[in-house]
Amino acid sequence: MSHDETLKESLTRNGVSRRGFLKFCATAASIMALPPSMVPAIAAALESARRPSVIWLSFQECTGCAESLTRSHSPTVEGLIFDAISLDYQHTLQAAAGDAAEEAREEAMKENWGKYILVVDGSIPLGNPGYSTIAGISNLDMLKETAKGAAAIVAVGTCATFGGIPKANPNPTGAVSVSDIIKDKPIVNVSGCPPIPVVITGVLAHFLTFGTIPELDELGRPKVFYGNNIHDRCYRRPFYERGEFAETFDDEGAKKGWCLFKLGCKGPITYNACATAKWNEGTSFPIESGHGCLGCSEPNFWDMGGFYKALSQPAVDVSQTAAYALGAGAVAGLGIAALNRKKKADVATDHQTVTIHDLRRNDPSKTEAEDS
Ligand code: FSX
Repeated sequence: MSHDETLKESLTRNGVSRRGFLKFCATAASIMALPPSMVPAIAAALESARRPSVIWLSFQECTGCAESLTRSHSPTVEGLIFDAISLDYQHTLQAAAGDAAEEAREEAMKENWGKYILVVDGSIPLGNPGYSTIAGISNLDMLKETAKGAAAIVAVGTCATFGGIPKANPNPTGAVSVSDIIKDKPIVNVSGCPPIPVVITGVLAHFLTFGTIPELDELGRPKVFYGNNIHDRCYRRPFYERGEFAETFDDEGAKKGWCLFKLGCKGPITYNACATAKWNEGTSFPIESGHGCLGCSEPNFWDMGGFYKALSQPAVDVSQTAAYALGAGAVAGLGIAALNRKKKADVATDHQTVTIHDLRRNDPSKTEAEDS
């Protein structure tokens, strides 16, 4: 398939019928979390959409993000989407190595200047250019050089979006995120360690279909996938409302599937689509498997006081949390979430544990009698 061929022409050439094409459009709508009524508009847009060039750079990371994307059976929606783009440079997936690989990147940049999508996973070390290099080029130089000709940048994974584990205290390499360096391009932050595969492909599908990036939240994440916190969509939420909590991983509460808040679940402060999109082709997600949410799509989640410590917040802000939650008309959990969205960048330090009583006291939907 050439870059000039439209997606529709490509699918037709590969034997996909009109019916199959509309099914593809319906699937694309679904992964972009758009209503079925959008399918005709998507079909119209994709009939003329040309396959965009994608250059994928990997810096300080564990390759979990690329692994997440490819962890699916073939053929998949992801496969279809990737047939619809030209993945011109990706360390893990490309056959080329050495000079040939770098030539592929340079050629793709030259041929598609101003139009290609740059995907970045991993953080960028500023402590010393030699900490992480590719073909002798520092991550910083390669990012700056490749970003110049990009139409948009998709930062994939919490390392690229917020610094991730390389940035965890004491941040030995001086790791920073993509948006700490690039200021003059549209950047979509697809956070998660790793991110949900369908969220990565959903963002690419949006660009492919509409030629634009999706609407973003204040942390640069697509609202359609990061608009709700895990707690609000969690199927264990009714247990939370009834005050039914597992106290250990093997007690009666755990066996009955009660709320994991006391075991450190970070669902109330974590914005992601795990509870709805789920993992492994919609099979399950960590809370459904009996483990609390680690909060991996939030900034500084490695330093948020311990994965098994009950949710905490800065001690000095307890009264402000109540006022903020009441003012916003928020429910329990959202009050805490509001505070953390307000102060997300520095929530990692100087904490004390918030009790269930604190949460219930901050919940305007509960009566005095229920609180006592
Ligand atoms: Fe980071 Fe991704 Fe976690 Fe790993 O590329 S977000 S350590 S899953 O691999 O960057």
